[in-house]
Amino acid sequence: MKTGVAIIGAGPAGFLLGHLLRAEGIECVVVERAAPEYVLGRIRAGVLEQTTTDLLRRLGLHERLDAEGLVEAGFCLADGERLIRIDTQALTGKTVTVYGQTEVTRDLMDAAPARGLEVIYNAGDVTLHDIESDAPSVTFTHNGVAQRIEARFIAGCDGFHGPSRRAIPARAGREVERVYPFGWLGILADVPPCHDELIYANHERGFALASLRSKARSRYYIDVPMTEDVANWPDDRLWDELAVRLGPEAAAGMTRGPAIEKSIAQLRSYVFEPMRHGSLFLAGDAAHIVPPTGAKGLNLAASDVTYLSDALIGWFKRHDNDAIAGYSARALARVWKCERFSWSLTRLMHRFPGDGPFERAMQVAELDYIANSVAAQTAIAENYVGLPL
Ligand code: RFL
Ligand code: PHB
Repeated sequence: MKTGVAIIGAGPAGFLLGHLLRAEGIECVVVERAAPEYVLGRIRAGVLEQTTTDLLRRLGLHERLDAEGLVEAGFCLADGERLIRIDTQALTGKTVTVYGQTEVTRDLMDAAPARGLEVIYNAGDVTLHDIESDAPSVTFTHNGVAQRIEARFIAGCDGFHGPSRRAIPARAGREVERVYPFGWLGILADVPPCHDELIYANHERGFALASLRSKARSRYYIDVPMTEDVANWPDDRLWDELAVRLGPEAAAGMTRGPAIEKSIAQLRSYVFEPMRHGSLFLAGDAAHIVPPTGAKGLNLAASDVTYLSDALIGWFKRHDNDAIAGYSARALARVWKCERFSWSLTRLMHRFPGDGPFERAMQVAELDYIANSVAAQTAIAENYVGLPL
């Protein structure tokens, strides 16, 4: 099979890129290791920046988003005693939208056939070839049959563990990484949320986040050591811990219910740069990871592919080599700012092992500064709603 762009991975990055290219009539094929049900079953992000909802709107994929998404005018930081509200709408004129990654993926998946976006699921042994040439290819097995896609470019949208980044020789790039000494234990439950806006709490017992998927579905997290086992956290224990860490106001509004999903995710900051090698471009988690504290992961995948589609459209339509040459630097400028924001919010809201009285005093002072400074609140708000593209 021959195509213009072979896209590896049908997560948000791969699907969005595929739709953006198809909207301009550019030939592309998405190759995905998992089955569609598995792709849809992943419970991940919940908060979309305006840059991401604008992109879905541009693609005409906003019908369910408008009907079911919850527009959030602000969010709260809890410091153990009080709720500090960051009024993103008043401070920046922008909002974020609660609309689960599962829903975004479903909308992208459902729209694919009518828009001529071919997705090959259940692809085994996906391997990249000749990425330093102008004629790269991707091989895989499908229903036991060996397949090859010859393309002009490959887009590596295959997440943190996919083969694309690994196909780049170590000498051709650099990795920058910080692994945090804790993970987030998340619970999803069909109960009304405790508060209509998100609450990020820094309590002496540790971090907690109250989030939501809808008016009837809640998502909560606490931080735990990575050695922790989910089996040690029966629902009652987790609800008790959330009530303490989130504080009395949130606890009073909290409805408990059985977990429909419960898992622990490691927190990590990671960047591979540059995000291009020869005919291979990386986008989304394939190139970078942020800790979830700023809700940036999915949104960064969306901004990467906005830049990448611009670059590829420029090349296919106008043979514009500068556009593809500039992709990595353009994407990384935004990636690093989101890495900074996610890291700094993680640092502010978690008790790190080894922190002493000084580190704690710095957190207290910073939270107090944020509570009393419009400038500090504005800086947080403009990062939270999404830096301009
Ligand atoms: P994905 O979603 O990992 O998709 C990659 C796709 O590639 C496929 N793949 C392969 N395909 C072919 N061959 C192979 N060998 C392959 N290996 C892998 C995979 O099956 C998959 O379908 O990456 P993408 O598209 O870059 O999207 C990134 C986002 O999924 C991620 O950044 C977010 O989920 C991060 N994230 C959050 N982001 C936000 O913007 N807001 C949030 O509120 C938010 N909350 C979260 C999060 C991530 C979390 N976890 C579990 C990591 C909360 C959590 C708990
Ligand atoms: C979520 O709802 O899963 C969520 C929300 C905000 C974050 C991270 C995760 O910062």
